[in-house]
Amino acid sequence: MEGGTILYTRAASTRRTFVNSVMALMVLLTAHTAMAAQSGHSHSHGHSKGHAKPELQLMNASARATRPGMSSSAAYMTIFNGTHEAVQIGSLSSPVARKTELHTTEMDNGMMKMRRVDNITIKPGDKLELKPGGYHVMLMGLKKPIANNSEVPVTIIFSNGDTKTVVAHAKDEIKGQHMAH
Ligand SMILES: [Cu+2]
Repeated sequence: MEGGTILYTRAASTRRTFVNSVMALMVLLTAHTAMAAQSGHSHSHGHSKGHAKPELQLMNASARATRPGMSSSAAYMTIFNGTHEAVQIGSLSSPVARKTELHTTEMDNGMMKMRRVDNITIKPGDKLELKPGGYHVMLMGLKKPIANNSEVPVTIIFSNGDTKTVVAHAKDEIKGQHMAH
């Protein structure tokens, strides 16, 4: 941050008034454009009726609310491949985390361990369930705590180029244990 000195000269305040009116004009123009775009959208809506395109769906998403000191958390959901082709889960992201990965939980020498998985394929018509003790979206390096009842958007980019975002509902209690990293 720069700590500049603000000079309240007559010239400066005149310029500020000018800037303000330009901005007000821009807001008006933007609002107008948005309205035009909206009416255009509702118009084209009628055309797509009854042509539900088979697609990928993210359903029933939940996330684990954090307790003090937790720097990572997990999100769960069902991913449905409604397309006619097998797809892979490409990359994941969430605005709440610095790093978002797909993990699986496995038994290793009698210990529950999590590891990152990169090549999960979902066949056409299949569902992949992300749930405690199995596959999950790992939210790492949280930017702030995840409060109970807050919303956690998670975006998945699939191998076919489709990008889907779901808003996971954060809960304190999710059945099943999840280990910390
Ligand atoms: Cu994990």
